[in-house]
Amino acid sequence: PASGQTSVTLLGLPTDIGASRLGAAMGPDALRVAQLAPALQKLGVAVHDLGNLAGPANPRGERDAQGMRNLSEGLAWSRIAHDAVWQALQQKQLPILLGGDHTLAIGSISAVARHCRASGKRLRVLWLDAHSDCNTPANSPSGNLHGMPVASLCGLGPAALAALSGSTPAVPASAFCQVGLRSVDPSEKHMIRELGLEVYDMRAIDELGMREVMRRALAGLADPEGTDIHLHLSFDVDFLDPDIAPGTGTPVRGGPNYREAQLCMEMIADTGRLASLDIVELNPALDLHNQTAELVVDLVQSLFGQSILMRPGEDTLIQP
Ligand code: 6HN
Ligand code: MN
Ligand code: MN
Ligand code: MN
Repeated sequence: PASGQTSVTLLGLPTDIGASRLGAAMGPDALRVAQLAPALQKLGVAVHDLGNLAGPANPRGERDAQGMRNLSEGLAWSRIAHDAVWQALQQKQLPILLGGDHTLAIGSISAVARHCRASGKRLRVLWLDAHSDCNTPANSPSGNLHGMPVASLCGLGPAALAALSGSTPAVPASAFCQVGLRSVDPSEKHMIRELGLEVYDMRAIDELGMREVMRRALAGLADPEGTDIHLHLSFDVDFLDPDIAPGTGTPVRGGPNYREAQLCMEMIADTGRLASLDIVELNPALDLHNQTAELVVDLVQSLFGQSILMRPGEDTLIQP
């Protein structure tokens, strides 16, 4: 459709400073090789690819006195992500951050939170991940920044990171909803309770099914009153079962299968509220024939409205 056409900006952020294993820096290019842009264009989405943004190299540092590795590089990359996402939102684009490791969500979600404050929108952050990423520098078992973005966005951790959006906390803990968890550190179990995070772990998916979990996670988003809601999806590729998505640095068995993942994306698409997206933790060095990137592209198509049959209101053929 010519009016109201979705227009996305692809932002490559090639870094792995927040992770132990190298390789997530190649994520943006693997997604391009898997034809992310043409896949979106097929659905009638306009795509601007800004290419890969430059930032500091990975010094693979030891833990500092506060308990973090590579803090200054993490801060630099988060600022780069923040500025790029903020600019895309100002230009009424839907930013798709191509990571890179999950540290980058500190930057992207800070920008989204600032945008929501400026435009009076309510923010909902859907966090698809095997992990809760709510460690603080003091209690993290690894010192890796990619295990800390949720805590940082909730105002915990170093002030420079937590304050990127111009207000602390950047996001109220109540805005988050996490789905797919199956590797939660003891410190994080306490943090989830303390912050009151809304969490659907794999046991919830086993017991309720993906459909009911997503119905609950997305409750209130699809109603007509919900036009003031900005839905941000932070998609950590390790959310997916490693049998179908081996190309990631911290795989955990027992994740959603192909059908469950598709349903999850289709139900997000059905809300019509998706306004920004992170795709993170794709590690092509650990992948087999780029299959994880290709799977992610397939899922992103569902996220942008691809359906098996025609959907209500879909009365014209989309030109390929
Ligand atoms: N990720 N909880 C572990 C840690 O080191 O803090 C793993 C974090 C993984 C982070 O996958 O985005
Ligand atoms: Mn993860
Ligand atoms: Mn993560
Ligand atoms: Mn699909």
